Amino acid sequence: MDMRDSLKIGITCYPTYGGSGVVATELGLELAQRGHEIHFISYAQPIRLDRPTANIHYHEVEVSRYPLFDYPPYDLALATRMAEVSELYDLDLLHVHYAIPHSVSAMLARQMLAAGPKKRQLPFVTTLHGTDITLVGQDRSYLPITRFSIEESDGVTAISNYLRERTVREFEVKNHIEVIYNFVNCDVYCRGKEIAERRAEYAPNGERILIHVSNFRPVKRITDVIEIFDRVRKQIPAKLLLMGDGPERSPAEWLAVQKGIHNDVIFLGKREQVYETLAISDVLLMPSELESFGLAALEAMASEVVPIATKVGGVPEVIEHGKSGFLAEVGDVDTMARYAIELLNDESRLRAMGKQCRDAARARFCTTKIIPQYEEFYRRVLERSS
Ligand code: GMT
Repeated sequence: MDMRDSLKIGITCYPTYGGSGVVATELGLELAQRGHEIHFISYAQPIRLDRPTANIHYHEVEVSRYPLFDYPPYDLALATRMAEVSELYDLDLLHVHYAIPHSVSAMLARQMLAAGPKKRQLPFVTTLHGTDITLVGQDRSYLPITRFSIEESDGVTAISNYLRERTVREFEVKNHIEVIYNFVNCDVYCRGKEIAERRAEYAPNGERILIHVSNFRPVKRITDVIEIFDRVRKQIPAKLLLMGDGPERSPAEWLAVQKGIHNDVIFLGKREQVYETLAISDVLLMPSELESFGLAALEAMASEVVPIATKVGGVPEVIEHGKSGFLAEVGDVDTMARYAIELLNDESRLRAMGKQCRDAARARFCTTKIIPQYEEFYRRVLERSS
């Protein structure tokens, strides 16, 4: 295959608000812009596929809910749809994001087509994102099949060195895992115009704006976000914007009420255009227990928002402490609050560091750097499988 050729690629991801679905969708959109034909195959339309776009198709996976099925077999319905779409649209390869169960479904689809009348080849690439390895994959009921489907993949990528090393160490997989970092479109994620007017919507008296973006799962430690903000709020007039939703929202709301700061904590819920709100913020708080990458921190950096995060997983590969953000130990809310207070008290340092963050994002993680790495990877996989 010649790299000038456009490819027909099937992409499967969790279409909800998780980072892996965001990366998969943005990747599909970027590839489509570069002339490739992209087919999303999933149970719902990925959330950031919000308007008709050239070269993008979406195929819904219907899951039958017979009374017999206490557990409707989505992975089988997905495998069937992957095989159908691949045959109908003559796909070159499948790219699945998040190993469980997507890479098992892709493996079945590949087998079905190979055994079919046309004996069709359908290689698949698996991208590991994090909790598919660090949490879910460690469950004995998933580990052997996850390991098997990773080893069966025609190509495997991980979104950080940390995740690659952990996968090799704990899953003992034999195949090569390529690290392709997550990316950000720096034309979309940027400071933009009319910031003062838009800031006034949340901070009418010129308060500082801190932001947190996540799916509010326990691993994100949302109550630490409230603890940090409470300490900052005692020193500096500030507002906290919380973007997203999930199981830890109630405990966070309760803590804000108990601390008497709930009027300054604004729960925005799930929003599609994260970049608009990031563009008016000063500091992002990401005190997670674990992050294999920390996409929210990268999106903040591109928007000149300084991330204050924990020194976990792949985060130190994204944030350089003291230059493009700050890192502290998990649970050390005092240190994270101190970093925020020092920075927010010094306007020129805050803005200078915001610019350094954007420079770092552009230099290492811009779409123009990362998308060609995926194209090149697909080319190698297709060459090997032909
Ligand atoms: O953050 C989550 O828990 C969602 C999860 C996902 O797979 O949807 O995120 C993982 O993938 C993101 C995109 O590659 C990474 O930026 C996150 O760091 C990673 N989350 C964890 O490792 C906890």
